[in-house]
Amino acid sequence: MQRVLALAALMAMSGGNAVSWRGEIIYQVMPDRFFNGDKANDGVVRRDDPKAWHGGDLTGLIQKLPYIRELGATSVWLTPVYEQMPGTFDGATGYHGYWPQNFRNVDSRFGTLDDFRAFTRAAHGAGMKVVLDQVVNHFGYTAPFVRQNPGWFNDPSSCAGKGDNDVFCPIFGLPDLAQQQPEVRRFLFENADFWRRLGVDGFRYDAIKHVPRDFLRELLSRDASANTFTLGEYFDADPGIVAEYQQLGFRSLFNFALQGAMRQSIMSGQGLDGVRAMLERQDEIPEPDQVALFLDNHDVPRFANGTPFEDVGRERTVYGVRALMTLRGIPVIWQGTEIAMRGGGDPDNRRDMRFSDVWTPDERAVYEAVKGAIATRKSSSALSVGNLKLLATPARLASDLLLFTRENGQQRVLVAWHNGRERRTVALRSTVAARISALRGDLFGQDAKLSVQGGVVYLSLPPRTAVAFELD
Ligand SMILES: [Ca+2]
Ligand SMILES: [Ca+2]
Repeated sequence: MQRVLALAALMAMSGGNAVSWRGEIIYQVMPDRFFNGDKANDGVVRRDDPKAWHGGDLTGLIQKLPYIRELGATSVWLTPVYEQMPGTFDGATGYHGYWPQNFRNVDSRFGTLDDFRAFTRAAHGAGMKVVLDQVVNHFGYTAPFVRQNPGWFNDPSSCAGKGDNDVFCPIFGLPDLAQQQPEVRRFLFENADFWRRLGVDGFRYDAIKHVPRDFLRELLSRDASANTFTLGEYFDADPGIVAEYQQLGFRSLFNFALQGAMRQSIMSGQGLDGVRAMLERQDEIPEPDQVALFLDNHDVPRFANGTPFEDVGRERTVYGVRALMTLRGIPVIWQGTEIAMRGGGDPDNRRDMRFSDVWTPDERAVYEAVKGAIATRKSSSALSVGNLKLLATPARLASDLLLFTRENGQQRVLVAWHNGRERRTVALRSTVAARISALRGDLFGQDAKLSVQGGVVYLSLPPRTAVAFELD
């Protein structure tokens, strides 16, 4: 008996992979482009130049935590705040945080280490968790450390012979850390410990495709032991890659393939077949509840930018957010998506955040709809953490209609995404019909209707939106 207890205690201590962010909603912030709370730390600011520093900082982020909380997010992910390399590269500064020269300090333009401590304290005080972006692949181009420690970096002239160009050769020419060397590994492990001690609850690891897997396995094992959530960015990851890296030790990965399919079907007007194909592959993923869901982020064009028309962009952003809130996983909202901000590829997708004092009535309407969709998800345990089962759709409707149930314990929700241009009534004779006896109306407060007659479910669906019905 004692031995069993001791074993149980040991397992609890090691943490294993137990840390779960099931049910969380993450809000993504790029501090330089969010809110300027302290003009004294600005340095050289040129807000008309998308590659220059714009003045946002940690003090501003603290001031806007009530805004993020009011939207309904439970966690904040901020892009890196390290001290950045001096000067510019190709006309760009390190405003985005991905060109570090000192991994254990906050850039003076974002504030100080004390400001970072104040931020994690304030977030925790508001009941929110903190996810910090962590760079483990490279230093900034002009960082003096690179010249002083050439042995820490893969040699670009011989990297091609090492077996994996993605891992051992530089991305975008950035000085590439040689994690095969013990001192480099130790340095990166201790970086994680450093930020963990400042109150970080989770790391978003950048560019993991370009980092050796044996190093990641050890890094993630240390994070798991410390109960730190881990979210990997493997650009363009599909369900197979998500599965592979969850098995390696990541708790979560961004499902880029699903994001691409949602952009094509919801924003760019193609059928829903691509989304269905991605959801059909969810069984490949060991832990679908932990996978990060998103419509856009700082590395892809804005979701609303998928149409040249601003009104269409707003309508379909609301459709997209409602659809996102019906899926299994952890929704991530990039700053500004809640008001359908526009912008093409980097850096146009990183325009300065607009807050309510400058919103147009149209932006306010999008915000209210997004806030409502988040609240709906949080109020339904089936939508937040339930399983997801795809339902058969009549073949002639396959491009226009996606149907699935979400179920958690006794709570069941029927979800329909409708891509058609006109209101449509759909009759379903499926096994689900037999189980539907009553319902509470459309959870997103739209004009959708459901009726059961003689074992057939009739749905009346407004054009181009996602709806959810709570079933008894
Ligand atoms: Ca500032
Ligand atoms: Ca690398």
